Amino acid sequence: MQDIAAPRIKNIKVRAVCAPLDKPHKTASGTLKVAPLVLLDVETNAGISGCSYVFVYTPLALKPVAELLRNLEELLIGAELDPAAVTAMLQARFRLLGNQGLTGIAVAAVDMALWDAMAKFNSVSLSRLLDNGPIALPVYDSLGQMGPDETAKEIESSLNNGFNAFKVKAGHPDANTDLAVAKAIKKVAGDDVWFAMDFNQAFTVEESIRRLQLLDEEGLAWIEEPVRAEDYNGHASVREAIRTPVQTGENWWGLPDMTKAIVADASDYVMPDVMKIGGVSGWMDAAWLAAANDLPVSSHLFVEVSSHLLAVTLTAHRLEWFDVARSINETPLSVNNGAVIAHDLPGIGLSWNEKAIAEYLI
Ligand code: SMN
Ligand code: MG
Repeated sequence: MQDIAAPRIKNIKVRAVCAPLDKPHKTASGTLKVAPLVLLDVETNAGISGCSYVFVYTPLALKPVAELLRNLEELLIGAELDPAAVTAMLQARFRLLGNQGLTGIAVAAVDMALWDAMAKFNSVSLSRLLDNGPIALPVYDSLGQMGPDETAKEIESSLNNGFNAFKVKAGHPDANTDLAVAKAIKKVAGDDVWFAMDFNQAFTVEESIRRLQLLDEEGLAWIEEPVRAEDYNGHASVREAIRTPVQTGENWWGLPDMTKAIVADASDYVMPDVMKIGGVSGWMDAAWLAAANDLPVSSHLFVEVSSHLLAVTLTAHRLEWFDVARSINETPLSVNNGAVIAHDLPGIGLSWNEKAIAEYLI
């Protein structure tokens, strides 16, 4: 049988946009006013193009990430469409500089775009390329830091939008406000509602434990990043002192960080960020490492690619809903009865809204 030659990369296109958010997203460690995204398109000689975006948290990082990605073109042109091999090649190139931070972000952008192209080349969705295809995933609405009254209104609105699970950014200056917010959520959604809180690394171990002893009877599904992301022993100390499950992972740069967290028994659950963990390739390794340690896996941002990856993750837990790219995506996902299912269309399911991109282009 004639084997079909693997496509090769022809060129790449990089664009930086400041996509709007419905409202500023306040956390205990800073507020997001816009979604700074770098968009990547990788064209192959088979007439297939893959695309991805990376979320760079602050507009200050937009141009450096875009420029770094453009610099990768000379390494990519002519390379076979083999995502894992290309990612390994790029990571080897950055061995001396390190694959964390902007280099990690750039490599993940390429990895995700190449997996998108590979799925399109095989005319299947990413989850069908990797395993059995899309499945309905339990989702939670990820809300910002607000007072109890505003939180109650947001929960009401979220319930009307098809959600039945929620996460709020906590870590208010006054710990009693966190407690009032927890009670406000249950008042609106019921005492048995699934809800989590996120401290976004804001506290010391002692302060985190003090605050969580106040919240321990409120039935939180998890407390997220109670201390600095890289303080794995600190996470473990908090975990030992409270009943509420501890969640962490969105700031792990690849498997080395995840391994350190697991060795330290840092958390009850894990939530790698598909960009920081190393793209689709990094996620698949992380998913197996989690399964080997019997750790439930949730996602962080990147709803489109995460809805495929959780569908093929053995210990899938929950999908975070914070749709940062909605304004520039012609085919956004939808939430129904507390669940999300990825598009069973070729690739990841991103279709650029070029008019919107032109409006938000930097
Ligand atoms: C978060 C952090 C930064 C940007 C968006 C969201 C948050 C989360 O930690 O878990 O969603
Ligand atoms: Mg978080």
